Amino acid sequence: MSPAATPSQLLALGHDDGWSRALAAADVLRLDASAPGLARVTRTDRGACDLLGEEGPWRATWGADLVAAVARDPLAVPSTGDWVAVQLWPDGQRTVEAVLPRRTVVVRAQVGGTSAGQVIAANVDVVAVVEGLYPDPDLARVERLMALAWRSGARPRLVLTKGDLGESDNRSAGLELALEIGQQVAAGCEVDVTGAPTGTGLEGLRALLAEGATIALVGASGVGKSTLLNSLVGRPQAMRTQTLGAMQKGRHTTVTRELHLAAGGGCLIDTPGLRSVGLVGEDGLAEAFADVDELSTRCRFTDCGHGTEPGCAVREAIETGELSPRRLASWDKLRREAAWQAGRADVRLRQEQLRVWKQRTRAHRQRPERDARG
Ligand SMILES: Nc1nc2c(ncn2[C@@H]2O[C@H](COP(=O)(O)OP(=O)(O)OP(=O)(O)O)[C@@H](O)[C@H]2O)c(=O)[nH]1
Ligand SMILES: [Mg+2]
Ligand SMILES: [Zn+2]
Repeated sequence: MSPAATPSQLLALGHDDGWSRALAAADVLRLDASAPGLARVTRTDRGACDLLGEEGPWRATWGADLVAAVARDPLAVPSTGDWVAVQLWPDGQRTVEAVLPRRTVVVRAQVGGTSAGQVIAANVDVVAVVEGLYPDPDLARVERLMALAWRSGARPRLVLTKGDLGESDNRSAGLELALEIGQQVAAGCEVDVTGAPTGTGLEGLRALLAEGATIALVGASGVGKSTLLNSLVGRPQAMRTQTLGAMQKGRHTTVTRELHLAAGGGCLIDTPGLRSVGLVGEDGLAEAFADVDELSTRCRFTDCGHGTEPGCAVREAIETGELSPRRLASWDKLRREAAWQAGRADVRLRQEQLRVWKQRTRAHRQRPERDARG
């Protein structure tokens, strides 16, 4: 093996030369520690995280530069899926010195917190929006998650679980339902219909993992994300799952975001059931609602609100049955919400700018005095 060869665990984690270059560019302090190495974050706590690198698992705390970076930008917090520069110190401790620039990032608006949002997963190739076919799929929830997925920069995918539950009465009804849901809320995405007890429907996801992809599972509590992860990573108890039964409402069994390396390579990120999925800005809405977006380009007025305007192609599509009124209502709701969120972020940004400006003018006013004294 040549000295430059990448260890196989890094390759299985999704390493490519781009990450080595990013590490070199990160300009991490060397001091008396070893040259920084690459690792991937599997789990985070406050001020510390679990990593997988050439070997692993490793536990690492935050280095001083990282603490400073996080103070400047809350989104710089090491998050599950991040590639980081890690140093090994003579006393055997490891520190995370820098989070390498993310290629994709799944972010949701912070619930009642700052407008910055919360990183759910980083460097994900595919965001699998998971929803149960039974007892009743929540289409509005899927649409919301689809927007989040599109916004991440990763490839969205829809995974409908519990397909086995429909089989006893009418198998084709279940598949028809799945197809209809896919068409309605995930146009342009691949759709998997899985059944955990039978292990069906996993081929597409398995193929992605074999290519070394990182797949993040997002969805409400109880839809079967951890069950799906267990089937795919090849370790039955990798994640604990609910014991309530498939038809019960969720109880938030998973409480941390965790990255797992699949047996044949590729990574899966499990996330806790999302109670509320706030959108950060309007990004992703046009893609998640490509059908409505496309129709609106045919409205007579470019700023058509699809209300009472003449020549509205969207309302026309609803009248002919091409578009469901539910879909338009969903899109409208999410758009308003995203605009409101963006407005809130603007207000915060202006307040922050004002604060910085005040500080600067204060410093400016004080300087002549100091100069006079010194
Ligand atoms: N019949 C059937 N049951 C399933 C399937 N997938 C999951 N379940 C059951 O649904 C329940 C919830 O599964 P979990 O995997 O814990 O759900 P989760 O999405 O991880 O939930 P949180 O961790 O709370 O977000 C468990 O009782 C599973 O056994 C499936 O495909 N078919
Ligand atoms: Mg879970
Ligand atoms: Zn219109």
